[in-house]
This record gives sequence, C-alpha cells and structure tokens, in this order.
Amino acid sequence: MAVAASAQEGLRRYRMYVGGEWSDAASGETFESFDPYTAKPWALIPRGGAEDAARAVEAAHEAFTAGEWPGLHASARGALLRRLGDLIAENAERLADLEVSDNGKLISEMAAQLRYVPQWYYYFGGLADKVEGSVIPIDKPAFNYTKHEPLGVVALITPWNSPLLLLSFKLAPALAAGNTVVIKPSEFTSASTLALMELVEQAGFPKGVVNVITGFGPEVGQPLVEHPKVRKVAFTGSSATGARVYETAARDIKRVSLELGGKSPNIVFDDCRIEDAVKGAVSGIFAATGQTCIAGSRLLVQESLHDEFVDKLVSFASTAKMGNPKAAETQVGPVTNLPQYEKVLSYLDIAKGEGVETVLGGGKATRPECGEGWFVEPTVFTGVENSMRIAQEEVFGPVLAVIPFKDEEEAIEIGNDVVFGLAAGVWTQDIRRALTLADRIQAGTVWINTYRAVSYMSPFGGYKQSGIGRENGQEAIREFMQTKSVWISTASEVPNPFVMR
Ligand code: TXE
Repeated sequence: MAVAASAQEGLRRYRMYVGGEWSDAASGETFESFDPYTAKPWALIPRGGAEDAARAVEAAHEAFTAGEWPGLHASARGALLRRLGDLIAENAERLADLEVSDNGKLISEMAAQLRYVPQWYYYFGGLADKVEGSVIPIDKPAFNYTKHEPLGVVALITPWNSPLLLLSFKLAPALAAGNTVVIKPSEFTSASTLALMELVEQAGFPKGVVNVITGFGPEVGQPLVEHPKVRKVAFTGSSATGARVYETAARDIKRVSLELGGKSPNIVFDDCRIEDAVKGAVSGIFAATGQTCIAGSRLLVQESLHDEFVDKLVSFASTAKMGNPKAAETQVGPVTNLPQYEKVLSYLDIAKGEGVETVLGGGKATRPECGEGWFVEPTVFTGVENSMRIAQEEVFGPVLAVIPFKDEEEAIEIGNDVVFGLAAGVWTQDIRRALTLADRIQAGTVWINTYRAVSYMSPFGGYKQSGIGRENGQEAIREFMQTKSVWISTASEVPNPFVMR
C-alpha cells in the first residue's frame, strides 16, 4: 500500500509502519510537516505516543524471537540488504525530492547523497556473513571459542539534516548484524523514512524487522528509549537530547551510540594552496547551510595570511546563489525549520554582543529569491576569540567564526579548546605539519586539504562530547553485536568442584 495514499486539505498524508502494516497513531492525531522554502505545511504525519512506541517494540521483539528472521542465515540477510540498496538506487531522485520538501537542503546535494546511500546496504550486506569469532588457545582443559550475536531490538533515532543518509549509517549495520529495529525519524523530516518502508517491504524483509514510528521526541522518542525490550539506542542529534537518551538508557543498562554536535576547527596555515583552502572553508560552513554536525564552524587562520584569506573568502562566499533548494543552480538554501531559524538568528545577536566584526551577512536574507522561506545570509565574523560563545557553542547554521593564530602550537591549542571533538580540517602543503596536526587534534575525523568527505568504509564518530561509538567501516557492525564465549570441557575427569577454574 502506498504511504501517501490520499491528500487531505491539499496535504500529503503519511502513515506509520509497524509490524509490516501501515497505521495511524493510536490517538488518531497528526501534525504538519513544513517546507522550509515556502514556510508552509505540505504533509501530515501521525503524531505517535507511548502506545505506538510499545506496539512497535513488541512487533520488533516478536520478529527477533520468532518467525523467519532469527533463522535466516547471515548470507540471506546480506542479500536482502543488497536488494534494498538496489531499490534505493532506483528511487534515489524521488527520495531526494521528499527530503528537500522537508529540510530545504539543495536538491543537488540530496540527490547525490541518495545516489550514494545504496553503498551502505551493499557494504554491510557484504559484511553480514563475514563476522567471524575466534578459537582461543585457552589455558585450561577446554575448547573455547567466541561468536558474535545480535543484541535484539534496536531503536534508531535520527535528525533532520540528512535523514536517510544518517539513518543508513545505523540501519544497514544493525540489520546486517541480525537485529530488528524501531526507527524514530525527526519530527521535521518523517516523509523520506516512511517512503523507504515501501522499499523495505518490496525487498522482502519479514514483517516487524523494520518499523517506523513518527512524532515528537518527548512524546514518542522518550517512551521508545525507556521501553525495557529495547537493547540498544543509536542516536544522532543534539548534545542535550543525546545526554538525556544516555541517562534514560542507563536505567536498564541499554547500550547507546551517540553522534552529537561539533564545533570543528578548519585550520588554514600560510603555506596552504589558498584557492583550495577558500573552497574548503566555504564547503565547511555554507554547504548544507551550515546544518551539519561536521561543519567547520571555527576557521582558524594563521595571522600572516589572515587578512588576505578573509578577503578572498568573503568575495567568494558573497557570490553564493541563494533561493529555491529544488533549483539546480542554488548554492545556499533555507534553514530547515522555524526553531532552528530562530536559534541561528539569536546567535547572530549573541556574536555581535560579544564584540565581533561582521564582514559578511549577519542577518536574515531578504533577497527576493528567498521568498517567504527561513533564510539566513551566509555570515562571516572576524575578531572572534575562542572563549566567546560564538566559538564554543554549536550554531548549526551558515555562521563562520574566524580566529587568528600565530603558529602550529597555538593552532592545536585553540583547535582542541572546545568540549566537542567531531572533526577538523587542516590546510597545509607541509607533510610533517599535516601529520603532526593529524596526531594532535582531538577529533574523530581529521581532513588534510579537504573537508566534509565521508564514506561507508571509514569510521565516523566523536571524541569528547561529540559522541560515543563509531558508525561506518567494519567496526560499525560490532556496535550492534555482543560477544559470547563458549567453553567445552576436554578434561578427562571433573576436577575439585569447590575451587574455581
Ligand atoms: O535535535 P534533537 P533538534 C543539533 C543542532 C540543532 C539542535 C536541535 O545544534 O540546532 O541539535 O535540533 C529526537 N527521547 N543537531 O531539536 O532534539 C527528535 O525527535 C528520544 C545536531 O532537531 O536532538 C529527533 O528525532 N528522542 C545533529 C532526534 O531526537 C528524542 C543533527 C534529534 O532531535 C527526545 C540535528 C527524547 N527525549 C540537530 N527528544 C547532528 N549531530 O548532526 C528529541 N528526540
């Protein structure tokens, strides 16, 4: 059954997907999803609550413990994942269009992202039957081996900035490992995740293996995290909500992986290739309208290059075309939702109050091509000190704080002087310097002479308060598994039962 079957008051109406069935919220309530370019609602989403969360967890638990899924060989799980990858590839443009309607990011970026997403299902589908245990040459009269088993029901809680990409970081390894899942997409971007369920169904996953419940975090996300049959929560979002999820999960010792915020330093040395570094700075903060956890929101520039670099950056960034995110030529789209828009604008005031200098933007974008949408001018602040709030707190918008530094040592000190540690960029042609920075910057990802590169093959995650656990790469599948040690006695007689062996 199609998800968006009927239109009500001109809005597309979506349904949740639980136990292989499409359903409304138990309460029958819905809420509107807004298009950030028009600032108008375009879809109606079920407003789930505790009852829906419990129903979905029960369906996932049933699918984990009975029926076809638990008996399916890992190779067969892999084949299902690869089929899902093929279906996503066939539907990439349609899914990208839904994402843009919900989050206002550029169609050019979202379409490229959706064309890349199938790789997660191919990679983890291929990995499913390659998770091997070991035989331990044990120091006792016994044969001892290990095996890696799935955890059970896993809750996947996702944000709005790249809904299906960030979901796939979790969904592909979770299923490859043999778990069943309940997905809770962001209330701002439910449509593409629900549309993905049509493809999950077509791929032939047994009922209840993949479930989606929609609604607001405190109403449906919180009871999902609290449910005693959930064994792990994989979360991407804000640090405040991540901490809350962590605390809640601790009550019954659930596992968590958290991918949280950042205030990543993009560090430019005076021996860099300047034109490349300018593009790197722009891609770090203005691509995706700065709404990425890996945004290079602190630009550290060596004093000797500072003025020249800022001039070049401002003249490049000031030509960025703003407007309809569905138009191919647009380079900077709107901010995804009204609370986020208000948050970004409030940080512009905070920064100005801290005494920074505004060298580009600094306010709402009121250009005609921005219409009624939630647009903020690409903004560059200079004269920023690293202790200021604009340098310490995640804005999640097109707002760059430029901080000068003297030498390598000072760049490292400033770079590391935040609570976050998600990513960093380094621009230099000196290989010794590049490797020194790669060693000494406290971040889960360090890019040398590039920025924002992410792959299904390479581990992704945070140091410090940017998170716990790693997504992508071979170790990601183990985040969704637990290890069992099996002992088989080879002793010729049972030894003294009162003494531990
Ligand atoms: O995030 P939330 P929001 C940051 C960014 C942004 C801020 C707020 O700084 O300005 O977060 O965005 C669900 N129990 N990032 O409010 O609240 C929620 O419904 C369980 C960084 O959207 O963290 C959504 O599905 N779940 C980030 C998800 O958590 C709960 C990407 C994330 O929402 C819940 C997005 C609860 N009690 C925003 N409360 C990144 N790291 O990329 C909320 N949720």
